[in-house]
Amino acid sequence: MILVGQYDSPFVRRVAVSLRLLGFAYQHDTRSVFADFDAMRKVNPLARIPSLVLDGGETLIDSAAILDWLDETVGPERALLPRSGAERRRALRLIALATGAIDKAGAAIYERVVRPAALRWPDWIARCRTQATGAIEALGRESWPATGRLSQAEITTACMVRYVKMADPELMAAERYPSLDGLSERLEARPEFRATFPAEYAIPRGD
Ligand SMILES: N[C@@H](CCC(=O)N[C@@H](CS)C(=O)NCC(=O)O)C(=O)O
Repeated sequence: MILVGQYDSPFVRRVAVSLRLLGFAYQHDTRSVFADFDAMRKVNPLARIPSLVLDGGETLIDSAAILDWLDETVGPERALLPRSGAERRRALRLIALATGAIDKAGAAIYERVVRPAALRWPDWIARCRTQATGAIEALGRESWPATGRLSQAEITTACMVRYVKMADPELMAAERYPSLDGLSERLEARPEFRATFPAEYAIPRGD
């Protein structure tokens, strides 16, 4: 199978980490959603990443749908999302906060960096960053125990932490969120995270 998208996208990265953790081999298509826009539209009409092209040729789009397929394929015992009840609801809430923080931090950075300087809207940037901060604070109040089986809430939150630190470091100033720093350090030391570590955030600049 082929995973389409670069690891500086936390949505791509959470899929890559999950694939590796669950023992799936994949090829990596590292074309850019910006530089290779037309080619990307052929993979996904939205021209967004990640996509996962399965061995039979079927293409899955959107990280949540890809992770759902992965969990279904490995079965309930190995699935990364808890099966039911309060544990599942909690995991889904944490994942919504983490992916929401990525969406809002990402929207602010697109507005602040990609959009030409003359067209930027400071109030919108501030609003998006306030929303991202709200979600990060809520995640920072959660406990992230070092024991137990790794779940999708932890994977996605650790991918969010790396992304925000890379894209908008002011949102996660040092030592402000010790429990999230602890989770991030622990997970970034794992082989699946090391193999997918994004060293830099590559987006076009509209200066
Ligand atoms: N809900 C989607 C979000 C994916 C997403 O936002 N991808 C970004 C990269 S982090 C992207 O493709 N951005 C380019 C664009 O939207 O034009 C998912 O979970 O896969």
